[in-house]
Amino acid sequence: MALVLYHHPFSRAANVIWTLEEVGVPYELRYVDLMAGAHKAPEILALNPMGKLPILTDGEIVVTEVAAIALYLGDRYAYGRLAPRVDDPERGTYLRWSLFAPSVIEPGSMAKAAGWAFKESSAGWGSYEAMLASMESAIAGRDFVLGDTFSMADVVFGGTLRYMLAFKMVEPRPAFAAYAERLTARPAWQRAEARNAAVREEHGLARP
Ligand SMILES: N[C@@H](CCC(=O)N[C@@H](CS)C(=O)NCC(=O)O)C(=O)O
Repeated sequence: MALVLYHHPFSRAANVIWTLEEVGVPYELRYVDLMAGAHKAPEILALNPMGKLPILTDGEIVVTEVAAIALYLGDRYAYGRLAPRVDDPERGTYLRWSLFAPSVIEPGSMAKAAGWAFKESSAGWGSYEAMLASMESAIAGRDFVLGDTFSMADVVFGGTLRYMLAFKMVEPRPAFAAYAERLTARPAWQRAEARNAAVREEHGLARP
């Protein structure tokens, strides 16, 4: 099988299963035992020197970083369906909120949770309040980031939001909860959840 996801169900790789299910391509899961430190083994470091999951390989191509994997899969296997074409006016909005997730939500939530001291004007993720207000603006009055149309931007932006809500690193505002519910109602999300649950069961892992 061309697509292989190096995966552990308690990692961000769980969201990549959802990405793959939305795209609808066959893929293989390769379990990496994070608890046993298997992600620091030489063969994994050869793919991702960060020693982190997720890692996706597509034949000889290696893609790491949740957002990069989703954007890659969208362009490569769902172009014009889950990824607006480059000449589509929606492409800018699509990229904007897809990249807002790793650039702002990830560090901004971590900074808040860990109580980092930083200068808001210098830190790329700015203030926590502005981050929350921006996130609300992205989904205000619409079902998905692109309005009625679901896209990979929802997998990245919404997946990151769900992850941060689960770890109580983002305030559970009503708009966020309603959006998260729309995402988890999707058949692809439910198939992904079942696949993650099967891996948890196979390896005797309790739900976190
Ligand atoms: N920026 C990375 C984050 C990857 C990441 O931090 N993965 C965690 C699991 S969710 C990991 O592998 N941690 C193990 C470690 O760093 O030792 C991405 O978006 O993929």
